[in-house]
Amino acid sequence: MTALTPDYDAIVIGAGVCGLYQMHRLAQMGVRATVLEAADDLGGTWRQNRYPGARFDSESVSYGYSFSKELLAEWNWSERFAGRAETERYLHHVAVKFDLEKHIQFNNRVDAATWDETNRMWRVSLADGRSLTTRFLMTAIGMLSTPTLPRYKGVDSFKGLSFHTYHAPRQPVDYAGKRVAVIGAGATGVQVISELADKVGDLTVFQRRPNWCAPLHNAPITPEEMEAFKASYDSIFAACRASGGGFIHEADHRRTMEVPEPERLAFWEQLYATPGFAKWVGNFGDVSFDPVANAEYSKFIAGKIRQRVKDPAIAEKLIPTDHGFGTRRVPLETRYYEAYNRNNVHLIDLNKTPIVEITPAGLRTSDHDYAFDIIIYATGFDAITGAFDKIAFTGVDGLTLREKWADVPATAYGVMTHGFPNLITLAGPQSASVASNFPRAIEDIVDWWSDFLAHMQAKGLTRVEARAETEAAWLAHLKGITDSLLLSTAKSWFTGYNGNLDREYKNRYLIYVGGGPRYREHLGREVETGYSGFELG
Ligand code: NA7
Repeated sequence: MTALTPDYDAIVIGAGVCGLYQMHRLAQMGVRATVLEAADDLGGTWRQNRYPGARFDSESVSYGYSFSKELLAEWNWSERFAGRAETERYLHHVAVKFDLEKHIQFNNRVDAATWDETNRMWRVSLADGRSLTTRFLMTAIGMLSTPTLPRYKGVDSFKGLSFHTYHAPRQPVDYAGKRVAVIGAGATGVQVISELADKVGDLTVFQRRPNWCAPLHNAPITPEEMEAFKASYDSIFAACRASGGGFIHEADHRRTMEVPEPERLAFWEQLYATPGFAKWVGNFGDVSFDPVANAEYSKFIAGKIRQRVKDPAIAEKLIPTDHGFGTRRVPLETRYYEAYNRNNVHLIDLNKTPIVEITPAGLRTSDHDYAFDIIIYATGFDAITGAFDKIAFTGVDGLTLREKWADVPATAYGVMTHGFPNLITLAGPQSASVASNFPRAIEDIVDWWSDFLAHMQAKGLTRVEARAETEAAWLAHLKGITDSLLLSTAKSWFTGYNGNLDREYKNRYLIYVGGGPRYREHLGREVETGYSGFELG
């Protein structure tokens, strides 16, 4: 029997930051490939998250793709931390420059993908009823692309405008004079609240657990500064490669409590005044694993919150008590704490007065009926595995990915999983992309996989599967590192917490926290050993 020839050698699902770069590499390699994108345009996260205040927490100049010197030379970022619209424009510019749009099929949602062992290919089912076949299937479906709404009674009954931040209206919303509720105080809620405080009539924030927020220090980039950045791109990207999280900030390896207090405090003041994630990833490294160091730094940040919020009772409500600094995702903010000094901004502690239901006019807590014109749900995502669960992947012997990853996912470096040959999970659970300045890790992963694909094609190989031993070793390695860090003790989307799903919480080991350099070592070792962690056929 002759095996069928698939429609494509490679299908990429998703046309965001990851999918665009993967498509570019495939086109360069001459691979017969296409991108299937559910939306009507490219851009992924940056197309989708149209909520007020959406912008980078990564330095713009560290976020852009690094693969093309020409692209770096011609693109000018206007702000240290670009807003959503600018990033979307940038991705369009990339797509035009590298002629990527002709490879993308928009409005094509993938519902299911089933492995056909006989023909060594994936059968991909689309929502419009079509079916396509491909030798290799690459997922670039986003880590935070499955939003979750609270399960309050009456969510559909509200008569005003309400939306999850991920589904914020594409048309501008007139907030002036409006009574607005924001539910949720994660990185998204913090951006929304900071942006809207002085633009609405009244803003009421419904907070369950506060986060440790720190100043972003955004500013315009002048043409002269941009020229200077362009001249130093090599060192910017070298710094990103050297750092654990792919940022320009490098950890300080002194032990917190061994640094004399005045020096320590001066260092922390300097970090607090530094733009971006310096106060998280540029800190003493032991703040991430030593409870004493972490408590000391948390105390310093709590002091900042108390200085910035005038009402001491409100300040206390904004200081986390259930987790230390940096053990959950640190929201970066612009005058967030000062928003609570305004007369039109109110903070409701949901631990004291929980929401009972959403009503046609607003919402009801255990002690009050509120009326609103707009309710914004900044309630987060079914993170990292949520987008995978929405597609029915079926691998060898009828095994489904949903079943396999229901508890703790098992993967080889986060990019492949045993039982699902030729499925490449580019921004998958347990890959370095999740805990990183995304494009930095994604370029590494896409490059590594594209070289692997070229190797297979050169040898006439048509099947690759992660070995069970490789993923067992990866999980053990990942657990070892994660368990040594304080973030493993905090309930957050990093560890798989989402109170809006029917799932009992336990750490699902979703992110690789070993850092970019170590991650690349693992991938590099595979290359050196002829990809010994994978079964090739
Ligand atoms: P996050 O960080 O998961 O934050 C979600 C927020 O919504 C958080 O404050 C939650 O409180 C709150 N939440 C969730 N469900 C509810 C219900 N039912 N009632 C009240 N409050 C609720 O998501 P973000 O969108 O802010 O950030 C995600 C990432 O996007 C971010 O890290 C960036 O990388 C980009 P909780 O803390 O669970 O008590």
